[in-house]
Amino acid sequence: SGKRLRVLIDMDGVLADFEGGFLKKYRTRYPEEPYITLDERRGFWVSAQYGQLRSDLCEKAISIWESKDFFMELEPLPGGVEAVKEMAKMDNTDVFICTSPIKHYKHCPYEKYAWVEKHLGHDFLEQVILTRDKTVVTGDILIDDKPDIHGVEPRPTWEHVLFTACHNKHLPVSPSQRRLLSWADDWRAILNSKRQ
Ligand code: UMP
Repeated sequence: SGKRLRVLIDMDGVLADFEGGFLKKYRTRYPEEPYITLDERRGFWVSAQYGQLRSDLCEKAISIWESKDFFMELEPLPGGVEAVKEMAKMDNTDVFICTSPIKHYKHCPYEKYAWVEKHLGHDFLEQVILTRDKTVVTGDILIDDKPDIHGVEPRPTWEHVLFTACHNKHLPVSPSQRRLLSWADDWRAILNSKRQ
């Protein structure tokens, strides 16, 4: 009963292993440089933490995700693709992938579409939203690993459910913010809690 549920799902750090893919390629390209293990990651911005380690490492980090094939070759995070497929088949449920491309646009937007086609199928390209401002997208839930999501809309329609990632796992979550610990966590209960 009630209206359809609209679920927005982030890509990097939620469906695709951005952090793991970054570290692997960074260490291959810069084998002599210091790096930050996933356990030591703090803060959403990889480039900021590398820049704190040594100022020139900020641009070296950025060079990794600006490279051809970076986004395309990201591994799916465990259970994510399966969850999205199951969710998309549920009655009265619309699922969209809502992801922010980097502004170095040569490869990233294309590769994000290619990743979705590869892992979720050609038809799922209908469900892709590329935006740098997720607050202007309407939905009931946004599952995203970025702790602070802001934009021009001060009152987004969605509830942000924080997806646990290496960089946010130590953050205290305010009582009003819910977490999804992984795709093994009870995402069905979170969706059901939003249905009328
Ligand atoms: N990104 C950066 N710098 C970083 C970490 C990530 O530009 O230090 C990029 C990768 C993604 C985007 O394209 O930011 C994050 O997108 P969302 O996960 O918020 O959709």
